[in-house]
Amino acid sequence: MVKNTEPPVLPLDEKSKNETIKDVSNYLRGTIAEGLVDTSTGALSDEDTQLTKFHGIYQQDDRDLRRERRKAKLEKAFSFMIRVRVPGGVATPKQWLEMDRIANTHANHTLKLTTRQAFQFHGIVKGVLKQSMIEINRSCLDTIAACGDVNRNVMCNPTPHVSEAHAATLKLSQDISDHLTPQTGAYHEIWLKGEDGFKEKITPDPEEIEPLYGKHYLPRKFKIVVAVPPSNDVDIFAHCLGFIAIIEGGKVVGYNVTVGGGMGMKHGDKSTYPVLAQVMGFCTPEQAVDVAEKVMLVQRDYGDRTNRAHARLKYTIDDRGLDWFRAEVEQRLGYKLGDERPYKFEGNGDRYGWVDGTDGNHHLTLFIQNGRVKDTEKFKLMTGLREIAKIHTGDFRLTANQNLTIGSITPEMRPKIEAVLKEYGINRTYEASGIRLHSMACVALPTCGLSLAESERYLPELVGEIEEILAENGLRDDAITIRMTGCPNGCARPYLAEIGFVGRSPGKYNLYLGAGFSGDRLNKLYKEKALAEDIPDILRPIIEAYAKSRTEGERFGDFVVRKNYVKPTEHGRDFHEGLGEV
Ligand code: SRM
Ligand code: SF4
Repeated sequence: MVKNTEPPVLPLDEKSKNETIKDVSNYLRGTIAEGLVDTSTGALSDEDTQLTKFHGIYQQDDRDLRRERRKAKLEKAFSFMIRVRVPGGVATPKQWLEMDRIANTHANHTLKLTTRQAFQFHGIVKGVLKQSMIEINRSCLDTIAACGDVNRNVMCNPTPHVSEAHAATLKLSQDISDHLTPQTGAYHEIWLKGEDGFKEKITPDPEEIEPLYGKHYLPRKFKIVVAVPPSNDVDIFAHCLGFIAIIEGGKVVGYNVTVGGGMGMKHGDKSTYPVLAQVMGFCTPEQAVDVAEKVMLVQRDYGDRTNRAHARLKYTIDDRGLDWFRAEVEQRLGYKLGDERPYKFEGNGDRYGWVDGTDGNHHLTLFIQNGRVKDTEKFKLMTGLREIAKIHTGDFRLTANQNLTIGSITPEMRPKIEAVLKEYGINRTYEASGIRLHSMACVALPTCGLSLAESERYLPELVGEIEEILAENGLRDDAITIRMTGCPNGCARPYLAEIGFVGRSPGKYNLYLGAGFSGDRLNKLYKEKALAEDIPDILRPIIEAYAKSRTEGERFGDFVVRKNYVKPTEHGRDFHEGLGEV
């Protein structure tokens, strides 16, 4: 364990390239404004593409078109992805209509509901980037800190009004989000200056500072979630910092504080691995925002700024130990955290269908395959949801599993909404098989620049093949978590799926098995570089054995561990250990 507790102060040349980019950026301005008006290219400069992330924007290119553009000696088909922050995942019907309109006016006619309760637009070209940002902000949503080395969208269990506790936890997630939002005036200056209604928000002071972040911001991205047991739908153990609501008599009496989770790793590099967060202690509701701030500040000061692959909080804690981390946080708090309180999670999936709220309203959770809202010839999901937004008087809640809750539907409105759902066939979505309802894929191709294989465009087909095997074995409605990503970064949290696929190269996937159904145990590699066409046959005998010899109520992930298809992963450091024996 590292003994020195002084924050390391490194000369800039020992730091990673991104640290220099931040250093000279003048609080995230760089030359973004100049790049936007340069019509000679559809791209921004390399440095600016790192800075736009802090503004919620990623430069991408259409990877399906790369070859033909290269042949035609054209530059890549550049466009931008914009991620819209939605703290706690709650948006109004008016905001939904605006997101829908922007998607159909400036983007690729789809909306992506992400694994972190945000909206994403894809395919926005440089010429309409600024206008898109103005329109997003006009809808009273924003994109600052949706990406970048800062605290990102704060997630929360999306179930509305089923108890007082749910309202309290949503408020906490929004309070933390507000408190940790960067203060730089660069965002308004670049995107909104001069636009009606935004003038008053511009910080004119050139001496502005970031009170929490400083000019170098954080070493790496930082993620916070709030969970309401027994649901672990936010996958709390996958995140840097989490708050588990402890509820007594229907009220939140405090939170267990979890720290040090993260998913990302690299193939073939054992120094990188997913880690599950650990409970560090307990805080009262009044202390929670302060705790969030201090945890983030310890990571700001001690996170590794020399190596971005080792810069997440999970490694800071793994290197120095939880006791050291807790002491450092408590010193900054000026008080001690309490002892962990008992809690129990039952699953990390969503609760589908209708739920009655305590306020007399109804809430409906719909399955949105891989979070992609779009119209196809046969299924007009986007149009149907738009029609609902036009009449709905409650809210829309994005879930951390890429699904959607239509919240607070009044008893009078329910038949009208049911009629629209029926007209567009959307009511059928949550009647899908147990495995499909627990499936999740990251975006991957064609927009993600890091993808090694298909994910969102392939998982639905693979699930169809596995569904057939499950049905043959009488398991059609059994909930089994299955997740896929196009690379090992872990955007759909595949290491917390009972069946996880991670892209190696086109058509090849690592197959991981054995995570806990409630998101409390990582899975383990079962088959390396499996060919896509072989996957059903690899899974068939395991599914057959599960149908025949599972114990009462035994989950698929627990079964494959008990039967030694894979060894359990006790800690992320064991994640890369050899294959289990059957
Ligand atoms: Fe992610 C990078 C998409 C959730 C870990 N992620 C990316 C980028 C931006 C690729 C890039 O850097 O160029 C992807 C854009 C694809 C596209 O075309 O839209 C991308 N990540 C996503 C989303 C949209 C996946 C989805 O299908 O929903 C999710 C957006 C969440 C949001 O609204 O903020 C998304 N990413 C996650 C998660 C899941 C989570 O946080 O619960 C993780 C794993 C948890 C974690 O952070 O450890 C995750 N994304 C990464 C990483 C690896 C980080 C690491 O520590 O190693 C990268 C690559 C990086 O940061 O260098 C990455
Ligand atoms: Fe892209 Fe990899 Fe994230 Fe999938 S997991 S969206 S392929 S970075």
